[in-house]
Amino acid sequence: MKLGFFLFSLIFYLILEYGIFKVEGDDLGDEFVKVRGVQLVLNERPYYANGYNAYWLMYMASDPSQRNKVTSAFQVAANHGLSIARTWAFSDGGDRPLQYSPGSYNEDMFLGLDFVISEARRYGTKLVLSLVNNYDNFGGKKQYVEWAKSEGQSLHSEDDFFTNPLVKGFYKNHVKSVLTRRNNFTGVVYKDDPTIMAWELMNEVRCPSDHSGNTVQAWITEMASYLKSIDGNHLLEVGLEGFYGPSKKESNPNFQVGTDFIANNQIPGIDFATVHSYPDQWLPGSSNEEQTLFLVSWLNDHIKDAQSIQKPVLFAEFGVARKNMSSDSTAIRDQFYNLVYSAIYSSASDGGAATGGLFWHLLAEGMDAFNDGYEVPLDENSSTATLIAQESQKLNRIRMKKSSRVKNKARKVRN
Ligand SMILES: *[C@@H]1O[C@H](CO)[C@@H](O)[C@H](O)[C@H]1NC(C)=O
Ligand SMILES: *[C@@H]1O[C@H](CO)[C@@H](O)[C@H](O)[C@H]1NC(C)=O
Ligand SMILES: CC(=O)N[C@H]1CO[C@H](CO)[C@@H](O)[C@@H]1O
Repeated sequence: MKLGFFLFSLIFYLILEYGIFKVEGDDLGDEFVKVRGVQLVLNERPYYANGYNAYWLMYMASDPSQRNKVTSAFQVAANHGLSIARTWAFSDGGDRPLQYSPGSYNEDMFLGLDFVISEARRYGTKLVLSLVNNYDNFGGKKQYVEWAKSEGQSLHSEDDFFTNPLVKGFYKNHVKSVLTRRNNFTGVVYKDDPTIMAWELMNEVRCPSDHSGNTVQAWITEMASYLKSIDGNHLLEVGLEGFYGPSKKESNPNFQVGTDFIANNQIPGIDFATVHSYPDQWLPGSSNEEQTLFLVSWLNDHIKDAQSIQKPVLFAEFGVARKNMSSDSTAIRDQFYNLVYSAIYSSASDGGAATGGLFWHLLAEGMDAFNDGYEVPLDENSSTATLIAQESQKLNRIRMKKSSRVKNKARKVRN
């Protein structure tokens, strides 16, 4: 039994090392990812966005001596069949900012982001780039409001971010600056670069001062239309965690954040929906069983709702903190990953709206200072890394099956 497990692990380890799970012969970098019905498509085949979050990519790459961490993260992820990363295209004010004051940018940070995009392309990895933070890490809506205050606006709340005309102008200017940036490594303007799968308006949009959802609805409508006026190539998503508005608040944990998963995602210009899943943070003090039950309905509700509004849904962040390194803690994390991955796979294999999952989060070797309990070290052959690679493989099998069907049809037509 033990020897069997050891051999299994060893073989698995070798497979990972040699990258058998890489999406074979699949020129992933070629085209823009598009939406067709409730599915994503790439090069005329269904595309499943199985990947990870790595918020730190630009930050590390802005220091040329740290760029090897970005490269090794893309490499180990690709060896687990992961084809997409979500990361920050913002860092506003504070320490080592991208945007140090409205409309003014540090070139070394932009070069870092250039490197990330050019390296992603080398590894056949697509990117989701988020444009501002809800929280004050890396600046966020609070920094934007501070900037407007220092220009004489009388503002009282971070939520003025969504309504103040000067702040909205600052944000639009950031959108334009990023989208029209010419990558110094590739020479390609970001808005023309198919390495980027999607833009995200804001990481975890929240407007706690207006539970009706109207403030956020108006902001998304205006910003989606502005972004699409600059960039008609890329997909766009809001950055929502999936909290429901007043009409379905019983499906939320015990709080509301001023977003409406259904109405917000129906806005024209929003190409697909997103969901985050953190039952350990949202239901503090409840048992693992209660959190598991919540997770299962959270997954199913959102897949059903995405289906009914006819938009693909990406589980753009999910994770569970490990409180210690015991095997109990690992088993809880694996059970959590299993539930998320099974829900996605079961929908995807039926042609449903679930399009993939991005776990929170991937770090590179030598980044222990960034550990927060949610990190998954892919470079060790942990049971979680095994689950992640298996999900890539299963989703890729659907992609290949569907595409061979498409090819067979094409052949028949030609004959
Ligand atoms: C990169 O930046 C340098 C300095 O501004 C410039 O001379 C060069 O043309 C740029 N390369 C690309 C590919 O944009
Ligand atoms: C470690 O974490 C697990 C799961 O959260 C818990 O059941 C276990 O009691 C913890 N062990 C120690 C030694 O703290
Ligand atoms: C290289 C490596 O990390 N090998 C480990 C893989 O997993 C087995 C079982 O958990 C360990 O015994 C190996 O040391």
